[in-house]
Amino acid sequence: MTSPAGTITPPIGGELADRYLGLVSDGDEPGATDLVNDLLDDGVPAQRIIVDLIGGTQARVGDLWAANEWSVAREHAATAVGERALAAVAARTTTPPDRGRIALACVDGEWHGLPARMLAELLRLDGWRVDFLGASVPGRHLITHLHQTGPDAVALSCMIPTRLPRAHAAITACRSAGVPVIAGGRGFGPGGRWAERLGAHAWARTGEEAVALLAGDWPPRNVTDFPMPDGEAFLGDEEYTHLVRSRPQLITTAMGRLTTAYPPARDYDDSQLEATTEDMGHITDFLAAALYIGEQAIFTDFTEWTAGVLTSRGVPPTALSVGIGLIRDQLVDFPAATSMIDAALAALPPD
Ligand code: B12
Repeated sequence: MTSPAGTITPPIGGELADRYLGLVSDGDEPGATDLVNDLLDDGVPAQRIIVDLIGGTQARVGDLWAANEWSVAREHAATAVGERALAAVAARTTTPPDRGRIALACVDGEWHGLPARMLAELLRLDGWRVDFLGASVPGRHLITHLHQTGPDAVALSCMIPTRLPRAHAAITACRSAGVPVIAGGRGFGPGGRWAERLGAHAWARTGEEAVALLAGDWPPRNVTDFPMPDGEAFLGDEEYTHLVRSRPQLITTAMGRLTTAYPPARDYDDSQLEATTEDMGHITDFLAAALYIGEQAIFTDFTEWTAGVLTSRGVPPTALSVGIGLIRDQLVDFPAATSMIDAALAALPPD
């Protein structure tokens, strides 16, 4: 079902991708599965359908949600169609598992299961036996699975940086169990630079890069050849610990002061207040992750992205600045946290 060796297949795009987006947009599961089945019948490689059509459309879905053109519900429905289409491709493609065994999991608290599922199918197509453990796998369950099945490698997916402390715990536990770790997902930062920092043995940007890497001289036979990186001991200092422990109180206090600091919030309805509480949680979590890794960019990228999302929903950047300020006011004794917050506030666009 894959393209014959040496055949170069152009990426799927244009009118076909628009048609598929239309089906996804309508929540048309039968239509989407019919389309991918027709493509397979026409000899289009399964990999192209997974990466270009299903994956590429997910990225467009994300952009439409961020621009406030699609609701959260519509995005959820679209993702459900993508999962169904991927299952249809998987059902039509079988490759004998003759390479080895890989355990694939999303880190604890990571709910983006579809990108990892895409990777699972790409690896299966390349002859790996894959145990796909799904979204949000607590570290202890992952380790139990490793002891029970003895895989050649663990593939760990992290799409949002707030999960990096949990990713670190999982990577450390896998290392202790003697199993090499390949990390992936945009949560590990540009070029995967935080994956190495957290002790992963390898990182790949896309599913196809992971397939190529694993088809080469990998996994390493002896994982002790990969010492823990320098600086690991500095992760999770007392500022990080304080932020994590006081998270509920930080959010409650900030919400209690919201209407005084930002009078337009007096007119907020329940769902707006709920969304603001969630945003306070995100501010705290991204700041905690930035402190954990020691990377300003984790927090600044988040605040810039959130400013864009809020602006497209008619909420001015000032509202975000005020919210961040309400968290900052409670962290005056924490110099690393306040300096990260100040740098992020300075980078926010004016109203
Ligand atoms: C669908 C979706 C969701 C769904 C996920 C449902 C599901 N079953 O997967 C739900 C609603 C749960 C969700 C929630 C959130 N989401 Co979301 N989501 C998306 C969306 C639109 C699509 C994800 C997807 O399927 N991508 C398709 C694949 C193909 O993407 P890909 O990155 O290219 O995947 C490849 C690589 O990542 C790589 N890879 C992935 N894992 C691994 C592992 C290994 C080992 C390797 C080697 C490679 C690898 O291989 C993949 C295949 O090639 C993206 C937008 C986007 N552009 O991706 C946002 C996105 C990922 N979400 C985002 C955010 C912020 C959130 C929330 C925080 C939103 C909120 N305010 O609550 C929550 C966090 C939830 C959580 N704790 O996990 C941001 C993340 C930004 C960031 N890095 O900081 C994104 C990028 C949106 C955006 N435009 O900014 N989301």
